[in-house]
Amino acid sequence: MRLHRAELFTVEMPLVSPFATSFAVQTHRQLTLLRVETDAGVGWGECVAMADPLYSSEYLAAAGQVISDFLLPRLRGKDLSASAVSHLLGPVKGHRMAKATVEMALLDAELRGASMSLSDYLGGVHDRVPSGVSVGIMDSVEELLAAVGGYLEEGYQRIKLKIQPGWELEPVRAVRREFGDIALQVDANAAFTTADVRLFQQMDEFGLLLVEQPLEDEDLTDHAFLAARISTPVCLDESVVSAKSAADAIALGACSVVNIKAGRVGGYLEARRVHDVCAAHGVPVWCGGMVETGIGRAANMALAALPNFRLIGDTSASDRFFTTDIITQPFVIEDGYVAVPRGPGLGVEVDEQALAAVTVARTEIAL
Ligand code: OSB
Ligand code: MG
Repeated sequence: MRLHRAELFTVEMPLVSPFATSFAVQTHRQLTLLRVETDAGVGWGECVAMADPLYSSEYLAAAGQVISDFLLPRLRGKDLSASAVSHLLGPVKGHRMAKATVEMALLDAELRGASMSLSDYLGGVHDRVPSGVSVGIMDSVEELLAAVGGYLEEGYQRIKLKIQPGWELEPVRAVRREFGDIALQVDANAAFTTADVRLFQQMDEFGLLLVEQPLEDEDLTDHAFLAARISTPVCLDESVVSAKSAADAIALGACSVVNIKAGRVGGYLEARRVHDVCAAHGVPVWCGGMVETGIGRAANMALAALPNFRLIGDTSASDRFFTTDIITQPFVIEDGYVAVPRGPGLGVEVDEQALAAVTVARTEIAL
């Protein structure tokens, strides 16, 4: 496969309601899409980096620059296969979200040319995945209960509450009291320290499925320290940036569950390797989300169809975040599940008109 053209789309989409985490309040999703033209066909990649470097060190503007100045030049003039992309981009350190975008676009193009779905290519075994939802930090417990109640009514099978210091025990207690024995977990986005061990011990009484990334990204030993002192399983998100780091975290006892996000680990193929390494250790995984459009959501559903995705992911419908998605058939929740796309490549079609309406810039990359 040869790369003929590449174009970056800078997009800004309003969220249905503000999404607050321990690191930011988002009211809009600003993101970058990469569209490639190859002799196998057109492909789309979605970059999960956010506008500011608050979830990880990557951010939108830098990702676009890395893609055009350092990543695509390494593919110039090559006879490419998507499976070779991560190796070709290997000499560039870090910038995993940017690399994942390039690999995703080429995977989409290659698989469309081969009439194979991403799910079949990755080894998916399900045609639908159970749908979970990530619920942001709110101004009041009442507001939170109303939001959670709404999601449960829509059919979401698992609720994840974002927490931060000052918004932890009380919201969890209130949700348990109001909704009983629902599948419930929390995500701290690294907002706590080992001084908070007592707090997490108190959290144990709520019987949560897991606590996600309680401590700093790089503090694997601290996570092991915490995990040894609480009964709630510790899950890592930010800390796991590759299959190797997943293996290290498991060996250290830093986690017993892993959240897999392809962007964070450098692409869907590395994400599958994380899945495989966790499966080999008997560690269940689930599919994380980064407030993706339908393009990224399509790829996440394909990934989440793999067999070791044994816990419910942040695999929500398009309308969890957006009134209008940029694909022709937005993802919907049906009986608590979202369908895994079956068509070639990502299996979804970009709605050119809807995309144009939210595109703030288009940049052709010289190849
Ligand atoms: O930590 O899982 C996270 C959103 C943006 C950045 C980080 C995270 C999230 C979520 C998932 O909680 C949101 C989603 O469903 O896409
Ligand atoms: Mg997380």
